Amino acid sequence: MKFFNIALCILMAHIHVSAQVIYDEDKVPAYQLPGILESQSVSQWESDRRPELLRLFETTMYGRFPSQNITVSFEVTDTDPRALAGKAIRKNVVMSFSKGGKTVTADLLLYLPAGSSGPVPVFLGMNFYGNHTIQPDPGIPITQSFVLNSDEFNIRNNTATEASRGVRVGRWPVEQLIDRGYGLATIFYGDLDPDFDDGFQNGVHALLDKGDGFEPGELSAISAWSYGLSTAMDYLVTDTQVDAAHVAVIGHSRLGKAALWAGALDQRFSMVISNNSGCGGAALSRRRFGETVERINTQFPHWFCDAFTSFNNRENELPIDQHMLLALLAPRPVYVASAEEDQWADPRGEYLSLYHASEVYKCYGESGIGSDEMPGVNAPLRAGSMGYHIRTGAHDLTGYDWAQYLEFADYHWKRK
Ligand code: GTR
Repeated sequence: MKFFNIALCILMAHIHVSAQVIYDEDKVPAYQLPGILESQSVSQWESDRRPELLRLFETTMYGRFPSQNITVSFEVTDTDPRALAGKAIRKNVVMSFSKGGKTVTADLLLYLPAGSSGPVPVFLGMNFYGNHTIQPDPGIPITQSFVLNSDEFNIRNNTATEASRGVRVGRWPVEQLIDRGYGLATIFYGDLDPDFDDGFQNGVHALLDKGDGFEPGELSAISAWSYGLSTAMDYLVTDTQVDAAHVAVIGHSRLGKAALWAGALDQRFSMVISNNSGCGGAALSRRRFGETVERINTQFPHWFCDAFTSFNNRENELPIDQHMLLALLAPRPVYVASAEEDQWADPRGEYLSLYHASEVYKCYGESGIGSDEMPGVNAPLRAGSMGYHIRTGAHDLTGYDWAQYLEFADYHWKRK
């Protein structure tokens, strides 16, 4: 009985999250953001401050994925030149990660406009339930990896079947992208690292051992997912049908957090899009509005590195905040999107990050965002290389969101 009580206490301590959720702007605590720039010079930023901030994000928050001993290879296992009723070329690229006789694979699914006269710009983003869920296209292999159970999509026992083919088509308007001259590349995030607290035994983490020189506390799912996005980029630069100078990395929610971190680490991504990424993504941690550092670390202990938990309820002591993450993307085009009903993700905190990141964009001669006043609902704002909108509705990646991203990409990439 005594043992049971102790165990219960430990369990309660683990799941107990102290403060009430703040959804009231008046209850946001007073805070001061750490300063981003040390001088107004771009060269100082690029040579000193930027690497210093990257390192701080790595050591306090996102951790790292020690990939140096992993060999990656790509194989195009299937090409359909007449996909989507002839509109698109579909390719399945198997990315193989190998080390010490072990291999982990992830499928990169690619749709490109058929009959395009040259290489095309591409949106790259991870998906939540398997590549086969993004289109009702029978040619897409069904993922064999661990998939989170979903009643909505009939996914049971963490295994995907034909029943989930095409169920996420609403989040992936592939035909619309193709019609506008863009390609889409996507990876199921569970192929890279399954989204549960498994002590980093699965996905690409299964390849690691002591010889890779890391402390277990440095690992995180977000860094493994970001590594997968960068590896996909390694493939995209070799595909002559892809315009690798124009690849946008995009992600929704937890995958938005990973997209932002991938964009910060890998400057080959020439545009970064955060859709409702919230806490640990675009939203300022110090505001403690909606999801907090303590809540996210408690519910998802594997997303961030261990050091991040020491900032539970101590946000003011973080050496970084998320405006600095967005600043690491400068001067590349960045788009942050929120949803009115997604208060958990703190829309105002997401907007303010962008506003404060403007400091670095201005260094590069960009206009940045001029006001800490949010634009109205469904009134997208573009200020030079920065874009933002808050739309009506809930936490989701919708057609409205994509319409804004396509406009933004047209503006930056097609304007002559
Ligand atoms: C929520 C989590 C958020 C967000 C979201 C998602 O449960 O609290 O940080 O990432 O999941 O990924 O859909």
